Amino acid sequence: MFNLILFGPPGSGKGTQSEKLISKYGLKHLSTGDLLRSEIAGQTPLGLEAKNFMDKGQLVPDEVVIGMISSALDANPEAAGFLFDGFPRTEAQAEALDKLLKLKKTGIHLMLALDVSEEELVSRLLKRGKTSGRSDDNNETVIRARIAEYHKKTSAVADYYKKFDKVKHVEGEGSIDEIFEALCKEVDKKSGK
Ligand code: B4P
Repeated sequence: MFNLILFGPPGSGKGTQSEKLISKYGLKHLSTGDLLRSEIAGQTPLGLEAKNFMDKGQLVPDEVVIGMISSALDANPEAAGFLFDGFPRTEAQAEALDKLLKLKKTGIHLMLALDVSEEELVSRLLKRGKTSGRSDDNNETVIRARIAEYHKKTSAVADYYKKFDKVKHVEGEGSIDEIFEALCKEVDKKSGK
């Protein structure tokens, strides 16, 4: 099994690069943002609770996303590996993920962290907001709140994995293909290809 975390602030290209990485490496894509948006679309109680937080640019409570990831891991016993996109976003989520993977006798092999400047993040998300219909993308105040939440609660997650020497930083500005190539280089190094 090869388990990868794609890490970075909102708008850094996690969703974009995940699509390319899963198709090259045959990993199962687990995006907590996508899982939450599908709960919202289905108007489930979990989705209705999550929407309140997401519309304000805040993180959804840990127990909600940890429960979702736990179910998704159980639903994919045959996976060759997982790509975690947008998860973990707090230290509590990172600790919970370690425990869940340990139960499956595996762990995280690599965290790839995309580095992108704040002004580029805001400009990408406002641009996506024009077409995505995502209520958290079309308001600059909400976008800035998401970035502030990242600095307050999420950036420390990279320090958690640094302790185990699992983090590689990749420049997240440039063409999508250039960034993909840099990410693949790190995956290949780590997986011994
Ligand atoms: P997510 O769905 O994870 O979304 P995101 O971080 O905003 O975006 P992502 O990083 O995937 O977007 P991408 O850069 O690919 O989270 C949404 C919300 O859900 C959170 O705010 C939170 O409320 C909640 N949530 C999710 N997970 C959670 C968790 N674990 N715990 C608690 N709450 C959680 O794309 C951005 C744009 O940039 C796109 O338009 C793309 O086309 C463009 N782009 C990508 N690469 C580019 C490049 N190289 N150059 C130019 N543009 C580029």
